[in-house]
Amino acid sequence: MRMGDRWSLLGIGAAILLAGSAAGARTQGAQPRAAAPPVASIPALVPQPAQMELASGDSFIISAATTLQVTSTNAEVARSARELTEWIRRATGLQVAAAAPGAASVPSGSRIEIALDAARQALGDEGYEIVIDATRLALTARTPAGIFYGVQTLRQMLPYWSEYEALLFQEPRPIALPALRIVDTPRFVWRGSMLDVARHFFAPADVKRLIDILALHKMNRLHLHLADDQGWRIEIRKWPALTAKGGRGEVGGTPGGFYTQAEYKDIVAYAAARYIIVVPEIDMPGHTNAALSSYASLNCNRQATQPFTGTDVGFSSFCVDKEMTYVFIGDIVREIAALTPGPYFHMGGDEVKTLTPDQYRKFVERVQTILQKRGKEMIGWDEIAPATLLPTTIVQHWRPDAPPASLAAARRLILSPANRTYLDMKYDADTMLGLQWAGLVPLKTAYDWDPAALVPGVRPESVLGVEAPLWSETLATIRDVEFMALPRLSAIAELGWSPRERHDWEQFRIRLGAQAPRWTALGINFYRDPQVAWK
Ligand code: TNX
Repeated sequence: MRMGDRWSLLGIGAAILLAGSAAGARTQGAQPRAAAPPVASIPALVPQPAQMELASGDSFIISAATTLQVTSTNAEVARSARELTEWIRRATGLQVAAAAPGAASVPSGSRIEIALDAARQALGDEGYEIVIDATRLALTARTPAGIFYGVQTLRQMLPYWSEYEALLFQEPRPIALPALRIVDTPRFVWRGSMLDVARHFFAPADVKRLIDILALHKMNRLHLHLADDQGWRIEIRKWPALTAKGGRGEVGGTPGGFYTQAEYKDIVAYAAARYIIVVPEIDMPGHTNAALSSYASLNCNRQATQPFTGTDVGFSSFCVDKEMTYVFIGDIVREIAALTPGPYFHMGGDEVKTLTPDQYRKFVERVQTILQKRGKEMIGWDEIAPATLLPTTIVQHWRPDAPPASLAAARRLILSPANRTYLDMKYDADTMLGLQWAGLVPLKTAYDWDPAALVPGVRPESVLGVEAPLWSETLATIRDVEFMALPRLSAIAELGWSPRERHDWEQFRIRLGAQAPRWTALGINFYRDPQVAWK
C-alpha cells in the first residue's frame, strides 16, 4: 500500500499525536515533575521516500531501555550504526546500548535492529527499508550504501538538535518516532552536484562541507571542475608549473590554490565514506588558459599566455595539431586516474570558439581513446554529442538550446540544463550573488520538471540522472556556495531520488521548510526563499 492519500490528509510537517497512549497521558498533566511522554511527528523528509506508509499503532520510544542490534559484521554497516547512535545521543542524551548477542527479545525496552540482507534484491544497490512499531525499529538493506541512506532518513526523523555536537542534557530526553514503513529506492543512479574550484579555489575543508550536504540529501556524485582559464587546482607531479604558476590566482586576482595529491585523495576518501564518487574534470581543449600560461611549449606559437583573472569564456584552446598536447593529456590522465578510484573522467569539451568543428571532433575522439586506455568512462559537456562516441561515454546536457537530436543520439546522459539546475544562476533579480545568462532560477523552476521527459526524443533509459553545477565566477567562499546551493540543491536531490509520482510542489515546499532548524544547527548559510514554508 502506498501512503500518498493519507499523507496529504494528515498534512505534512504538522506535529500530531500518533500514539493514543501518549496523547492520553499528556492531557492529564497532573504530576508537575514527571516528563510528558514524547510525541511523534510525521517525518518531513527530503528527498521524499519512494513509499512511506504511516501505521496506526503506538510510537516507538527511544529511552534508556532501548538497545541496538547490528546483524552484520560489515565494517561500513558498523560505521553507519555508530553514526546513528551518535545522532541519537545528541537527540536524547542517551547512549543506546548494544543488545546482547542472540538476545531474542527485550521485554522491557524498545529495540533498534540494523541488518544487511543479501536476499532483498528489490532494494537494489542503494535502497533500504525501515519498519517501525511500538517495540522495534528495523533498518534493512541489501548493501552498506542502503544502510547509509536509511540512516540519513532516520537522522531526518530525529529532532534537529541532534546536529549540535556538544549538547549537554541534565536528564535524558526520550523521543518518539511514529509507527511506519518506508521502502525506498532511488529513481536515478546519478544524483550529483559540481563545484567549480577553478574560478575560485575552495579549500579541502570547504569541499567536505559540500560533501556533507550532499550526503544529507542521499546524493552520490561530486564533480570537481579542477581546471579552467583562471586556475589549475590539482598537483601533477610531471608538470609542476601547472600548480606553481597556474594555480596561483583566481577570478578577481585574489590568491588561488590547489590540492596536493594527498589532499585530493583525502577528499576522495571522505566522499567515498559517504557513498559519493568524485568525478574529476580537466576542461579541454578550451578553458585551458591556466595550463597555457604555465607552459610555453603547450602553445602553437611557443609563447606562454598571460594569467587570466576575468570571467570571459571561449578564448583559449590547446594546440590540437601538436603531438605534445596529447603527451601532456596522457600524463594528466595517468596521474589523476591513479588518484581516482571512480570509473569516470570528465574532459569538459565546452565552449570552444577557436577550433574548426573537424579539429574539435578529432580532439574529442582522441581524448576518448586516451581515457579508454586508462579504463575510464569519458564524460563531456553536450558539445561533444556530435563526435563518434563509445557506448560508455556520457554526455552532460547543459545548454538549454542544445540540439535535441544530438542529445537523443547519446546513449548515456546526465541532465544539467542551465535554466533549471545551475545553482550559480540568481534566484531572483535581487540576488546579490550569481549570474543570469540562463535566466533566473527560483526554487520552483529548479523543482518542477522531469529529467526523463525534458529533451524531446531522449529515451528515458539513457538518462542516468541529474547534476546541479555550482560555477564560481561570483562565489568566493563556501558561505556563498551554500547560499546558492540551498534550498535548490534539495530540489535537484529530490528529482534524482524520488519517483516521478512522489513529486509535488506544494508538499515539497512544506517538507523543505521543516529542514530549516536542522540546516541552521549545521551552520548552513541557506537562502530563505520566499516560496518555502520555513519553520
Ligand atoms: C557556462 S556550463 C560554462 C561555464 C561557466 C558557466 C557559468 C559550461 C559547460 N560552461 O564555463 O562557468 O556557464 O554559469
